[in-house]
Amino acid sequence: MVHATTMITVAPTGAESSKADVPALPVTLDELVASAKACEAAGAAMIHIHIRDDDAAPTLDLVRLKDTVSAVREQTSLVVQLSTGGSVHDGYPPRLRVLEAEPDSCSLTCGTVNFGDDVFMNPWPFMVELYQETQVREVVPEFELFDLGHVTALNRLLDSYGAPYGGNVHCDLVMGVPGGMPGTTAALVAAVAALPAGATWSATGVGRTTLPVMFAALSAGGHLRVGMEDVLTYSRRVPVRDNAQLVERAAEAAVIFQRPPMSTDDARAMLNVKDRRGAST
Ligand code: KMH
Ligand code: ZN
Repeated sequence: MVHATTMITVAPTGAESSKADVPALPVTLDELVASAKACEAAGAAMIHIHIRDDDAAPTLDLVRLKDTVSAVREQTSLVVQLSTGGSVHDGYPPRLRVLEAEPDSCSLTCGTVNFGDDVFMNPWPFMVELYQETQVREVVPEFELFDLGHVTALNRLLDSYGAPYGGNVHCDLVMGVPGGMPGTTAALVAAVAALPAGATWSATGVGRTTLPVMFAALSAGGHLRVGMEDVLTYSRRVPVRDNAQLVERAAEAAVIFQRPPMSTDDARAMLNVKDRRGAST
């Protein structure tokens, strides 16, 4: 089903870029909240969050994660999604404990993938444990699919362990990672064709694949993810000003496609997230 509107997810920080190299990257809680507010105003409905420590290094510290969820929930109405991918250096136990911060949604990557010179590890037993934890804790998983084989693993996960919390299967195609599927229209069409029936999905193209993937996703009826986790140049040799600039461009493209940005309320309804607003984490 093609939605009349486009859910825009912003991934503002990621775990790969350093503040020293990318001064516009939001790494403190204040910077993250300011970015979240600006992105909501520009048309984002969900935020995919990685956090940093006092040295701006990636962390999965639970106290910080809880503070982050509270602050973003209080100061925006964005759907709050925490990364369980972390950085390629994070172990499985802290990645599982992310759910204790009670986000609305969490990422769940459906397989191991070469990630540049590194390996992003997501073996089947970890996927299963994380998936069952989302069901117990009533957190909506977003299935991150870096490769066509990940779509097969997603179907196996659903066949073996049943529907996700909320009942809707929501996926994000992460394309153009060196080691994963390319950020091309052909790869997007192949991946979408293999998704479970009725699944909702967004797509993001890393680096220079950001625009081809954005327009292929709109054309194929999907939703969009953009942000400085995935792309740092706005155009050739021009650095991204900030995350809101990327959301503004995605929103403009969605308007041109006559599927304007989805409201945060409609995103909550589509994903069927548990309403935790008003509850303290
Ligand atoms: N930072 C990557 C190794 C996720 O957030 O779940 C993994 C990643 C996926 O970003
Ligand atoms: Zn991420």
